[in-house]
Amino acid sequence: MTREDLADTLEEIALLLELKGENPFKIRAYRSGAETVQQFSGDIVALAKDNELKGIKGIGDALQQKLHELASTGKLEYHINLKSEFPESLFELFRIQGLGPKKIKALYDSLGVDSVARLKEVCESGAIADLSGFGKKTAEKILEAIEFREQNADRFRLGDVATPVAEILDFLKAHPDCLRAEAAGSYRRAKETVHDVDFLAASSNPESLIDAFVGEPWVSKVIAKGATKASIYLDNGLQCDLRVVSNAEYACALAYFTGSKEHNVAMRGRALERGYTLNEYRLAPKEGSGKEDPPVFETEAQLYEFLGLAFVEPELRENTGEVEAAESGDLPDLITVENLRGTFHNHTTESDGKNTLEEMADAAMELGLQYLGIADHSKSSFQANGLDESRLRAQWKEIAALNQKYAAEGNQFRILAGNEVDILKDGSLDFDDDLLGELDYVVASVHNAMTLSEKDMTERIIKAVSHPSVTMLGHLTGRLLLQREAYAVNVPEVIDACADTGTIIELNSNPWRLDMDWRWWKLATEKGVKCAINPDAHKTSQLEYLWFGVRLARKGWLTKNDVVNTLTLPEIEELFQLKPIS
Ligand code: DGT
Ligand code: CA
Ligand code: ZN
Repeated sequence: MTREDLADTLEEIALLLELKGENPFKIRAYRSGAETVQQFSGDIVALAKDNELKGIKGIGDALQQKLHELASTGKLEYHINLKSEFPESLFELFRIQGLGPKKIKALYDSLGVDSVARLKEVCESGAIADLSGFGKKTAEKILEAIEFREQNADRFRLGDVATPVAEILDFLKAHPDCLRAEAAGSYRRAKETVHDVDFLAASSNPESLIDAFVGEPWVSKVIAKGATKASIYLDNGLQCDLRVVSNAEYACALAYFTGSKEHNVAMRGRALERGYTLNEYRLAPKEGSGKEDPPVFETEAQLYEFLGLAFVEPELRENTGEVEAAESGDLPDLITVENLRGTFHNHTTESDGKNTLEEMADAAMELGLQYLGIADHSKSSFQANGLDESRLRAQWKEIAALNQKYAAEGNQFRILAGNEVDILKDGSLDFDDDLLGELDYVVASVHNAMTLSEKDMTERIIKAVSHPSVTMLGHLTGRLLLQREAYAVNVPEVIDACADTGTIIELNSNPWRLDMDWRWWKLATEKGVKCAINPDAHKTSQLEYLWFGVRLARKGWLTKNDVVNTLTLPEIEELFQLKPIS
């Protein structure tokens, strides 16, 4: 049970009560309880487990009991009973973009919509237009959202699988019958979304390991179980496969199951050219080739070396030139998380963040960073409580005071006073030029009017990045993985404009975004555009999104030199032309 699990359960209860038409006060209690759980600064899960929630504002007696039951047993009877009053298929509706609880309730009450299939029917038949608040446009939008959902069904964001994968991997590695283990497949290659996770383990007692794997509490269903292979579903619907091989087969199996298919095809072709066959277990002499058995490969690197290649990092294995580069010695020296010295795009409670400036700065120091860029929203993002000029100036004062304090303490740490300035519909910026010029740096982002034509959107963004005060472009395409498609924009043209104007492009590391997409970074760096890996953190724990950003940066072939936040604080002060704090 995590904090998110607790909050999500309360939130879901609120939704279900709303569908039942229950008393609004009761509904509000659950909803604000969920909020409190999210924002509480202590270890709420431990407190709930120990039944120590008394006195926490926003969590009444009834909720305390329920949170205690949930945290200590992993489930809540009240929630289970409530859910059983509705068909399972109803819950799919909550995953359709643009359908809030109010709309779902209206659809459920008057048209009996209790599944996505039924929703599709009422949209297509036009029946939905009879409901107030649902016009023809809404019906079209809903149909689009359903289609998007169907195309992406059964995929998971990298960020949503990272924690369970790490847990399962720890479990496997700690098992006495496991010699080594890895999560291979698209997960190891750092794809932004994965279909399933392919675990691989080496063992001389595969059955024992398989038995242990399918017997763990996180397994919601065993799909298949054999002597050396098993497939399961986790509670969240993620499929996990485990294959167990001998230690001698492990290196070839790891290479095979890491993929990608296209990379494997290239590797197999290369082996054939040299007189060998390569499959998921071994490299062997091709019949009639007269070759001898190759040595047993201990590691993937030895396999690559045998085929005349430098080791190819998993993130690069998409057959987009990595095999050729491994042959000619031109593979990039990929960036690592240890190379990062700071980050630029982060929020605080001043706009829509959950932690204060000082809390965010403390967390950044804790991570060993030398600078933290604060880029709260600007005034046009009113739904995110964007800052106007006077609030921005007040924030600068607060930043200056904290920076003075760090300097006095002899602390090599600086908060950078930036802003995430809205790119308005016509490409102008949300603050006047004088104010923009006073900021330490500017992140410019699109947050509204996302349905412009590709031509208009491209012009709009190019106009913004051409502004002399804009340091970097935030989340270039606005996509929300598995939820909202990128808006129409010509990425190569934007890259060209950034190259011309010296504008940095952000790799937004929020696992919902991972934007700009990894497929474009090679083009960007060829043109000399630099990258900023930004967590877009809205709370302290989200600074760790940097980890996802680095994985995707590696996938985009980025080196330390391509990424500005590998620069030290003095180097950043020089780049942004800031006076050092004395
Ligand atoms: P996913 O699960 O769709 O996100 O992507 P992957 O890459 O994890 O694909 P998956 O799970 O079907 O298979 C894992 C790896 O196994 C894949 O990356 C390469 C290897 N593999 C699977 N099927 C084939 C195949 O037909 N040919 C070759 N050469 N390799 C395969
Ligand atoms: Ca997979
Ligand atoms: Zn933003």
